[in-house]
Amino acid sequence: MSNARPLPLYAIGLGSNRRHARHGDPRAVLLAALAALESDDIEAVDASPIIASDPIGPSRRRYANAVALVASELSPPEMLERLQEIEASFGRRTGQRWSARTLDLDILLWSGGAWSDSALTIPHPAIAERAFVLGPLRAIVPAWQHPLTGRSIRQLAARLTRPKPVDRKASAH
Ligand code: A4P
Ligand code: MG
Repeated sequence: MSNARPLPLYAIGLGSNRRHARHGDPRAVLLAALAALESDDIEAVDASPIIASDPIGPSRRRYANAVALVASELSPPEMLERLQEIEASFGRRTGQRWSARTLDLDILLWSGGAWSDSALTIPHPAIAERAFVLGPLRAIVPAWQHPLTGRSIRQLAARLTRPKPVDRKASAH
């Protein structure tokens, strides 16, 4: 089908900071999750290297993080539902925000642009502040432009790692 419309693309963020009884350590959990993402209606296009990152927030365990690029006809709410099914199949307990988790799957970017309803915000609102998201994203889609700011992933990553200028007024106190 050479004239078929290209499928929408999604960048999916994967995180784990807990062992899984069968799969093993967080890195092995992410490898299993990458395999679980692929299905009849979700095609794997690319995956970043898996990185180890210090926890942001209250949990003290280190994380494994990665980003997968997938192509799918699913709408954003359908994709979220699928990701939540996969999280549940990995034993994710809900209702404990930012607690240690076996598997966290977030929709980071969607080629359709922005989406916002009560259950889902795309792009994921914290992308620009998180090195554990921008690093893996830059490895696979450096030129993807954030639809709200127009900045590329490469630019966002450079902004995050560049030392901040000293605020002279604040440092005088
Ligand atoms: N939701 C809204 N937008 C989205 C989206 N784009 N993708 C809603 C996925 N979900 C989205 O998520 C809570 C609700 O967010 C969902 O029901 C969905 O309707 P959740 O995954 O159940 O809860 P959570 O993950 O505990 O909360 P949240 O806000 O997603 O936490 P974060 O921001 O994902 O932070 N440090 C390191 N180094 N690496 C990490 O991966 N992750 C977190 C979790 C904290 N610190 C970390 C890491
Ligand atoms: Mg989440």
